[in-house]
Amino acid sequence: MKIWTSVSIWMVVTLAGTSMAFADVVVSEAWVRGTVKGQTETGAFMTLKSTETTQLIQASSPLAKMVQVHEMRMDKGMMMMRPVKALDITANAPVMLKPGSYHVMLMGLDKPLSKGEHVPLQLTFSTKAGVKTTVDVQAEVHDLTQANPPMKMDGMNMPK
Ligand SMILES: [Cu+2]
Repeated sequence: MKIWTSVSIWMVVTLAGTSMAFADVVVSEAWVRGTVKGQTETGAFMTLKSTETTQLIQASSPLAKMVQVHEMRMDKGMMMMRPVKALDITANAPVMLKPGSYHVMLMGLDKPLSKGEHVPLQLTFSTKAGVKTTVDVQAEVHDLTQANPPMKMDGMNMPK
């Protein structure tokens, strides 16, 4: 009877330590490309890093009617983009969402987004075992013309 008890405890500990691991996701350098009057779509870009292998499965924003994770690539000389169901994030391997690649697509914007404003984003991640993590991000709006985030220079503190 005593042996059985200790085996049960051991099994529970093992489960908690492996397949049910909680993914601690850090979102950094989040920014949104600014829009002009009448434009209802834009992209959000950021770097995602997780302590456990997980997937970005959902994104939302109170400023957009619909938000999707998109993939962009060249196909026969044309830039194509399409929604992806889930974006894989391998443990401790940062994934960059950037122009011309993966991005979070904001659709159905009510108003233009100007430089310096912040766009609230909620990102939902799920591991293969179904353990979910939700991260809230404030993405800063950059100039419409800006293709890339400001360069990071070593040894210099760039204002955020
Ligand atoms: Cu897109």
